[in-house]
Amino acid sequence: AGRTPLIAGNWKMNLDHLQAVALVQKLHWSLKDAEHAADSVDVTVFPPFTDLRSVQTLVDADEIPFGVGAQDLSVHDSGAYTGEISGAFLAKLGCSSVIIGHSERREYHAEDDDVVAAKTRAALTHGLVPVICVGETAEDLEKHGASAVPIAQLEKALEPVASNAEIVVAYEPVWAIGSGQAATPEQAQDVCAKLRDVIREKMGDEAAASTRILYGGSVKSTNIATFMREPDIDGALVGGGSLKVDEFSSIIRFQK
Ligand code: G2H
Repeated sequence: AGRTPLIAGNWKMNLDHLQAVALVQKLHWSLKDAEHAADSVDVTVFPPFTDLRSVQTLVDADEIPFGVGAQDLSVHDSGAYTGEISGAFLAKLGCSSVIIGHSERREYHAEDDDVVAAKTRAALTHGLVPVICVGETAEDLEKHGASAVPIAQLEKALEPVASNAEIVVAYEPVWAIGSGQAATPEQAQDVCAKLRDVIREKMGDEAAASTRILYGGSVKSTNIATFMREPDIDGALVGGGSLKVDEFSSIIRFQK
C-alpha cells in the first residue's frame, strides 16, 4: 500500500554498550554483503538507554542506515524526577523514535492508558516518532476476543495526537510475546485492519493510509514473510529475534 516496511529491533534489557556496538557493526556488514539488499526496508534498533550514545556514534560515523530509538521516555521534560529520561535528551542524542506502552512496561511498571497517552504526547513534543504498542493478554482474548482491548488502548493513546503527526503502531498480543508462539498472520491482520480503522476515525484518511502498523510477538526469520504478505501489516517489532546478527539480518531481508 505504498508504505515502506519497518523492521524494528527491541533489544529490551539486553546487550551492554560494547556488545551493542558490535551487534550493529556486524549487522551492517551482514546486510551490505547480502545477496538481497534490504534497500526498501527501514530498520530501527531500540537499545537500552545506556547504549544509545555509543550506537548513535557508530551509526553516524559509518553512515549506517539504521534509525536509533529508545525503549521508553519520561512524561516530563526535565526536573526532579530521579531516574527518568526526557524526550529532549533522546532527541539530542539523535534518536528518531521511542517505544511507548510496551506490554512489559504496562505489566511491570503499571503503565496505564493515561500514562501511554502522556508519553505519546511527550514523544511528539520532542520530535520523536512514538511506536505505540497495544495488545491483549490471554485473559482479554478469552473474555473479549482479540481486538477489543487493543482498539481501546489505541483510541486512548491517540487522544493527544494531531492528524498530521507521524506515529507507528505495534500490535503485540501479550500471549505471543517471547513465548515462541506467534499469532497467525490472519489473526494479526484482522486486528491490524481494525487498528487502521481507529487511526482513520481519530486522525483521518491520510494518516490511516500512511501510518505503519507492525506486528510483534515471536517474530522470526521463518515466519516474517507470512506476516509481511498481509495488507495491513507493514513491518515487525522483534524482540528475541533482533539480538542475533544472522537471525535479525534474515528477518530484515524477508522475501514476500
Ligand atoms: C514483543 C517482541 C518485541 P519477542 O515484546 O517487542 O518480543 O519478539 O521476543 O516476542
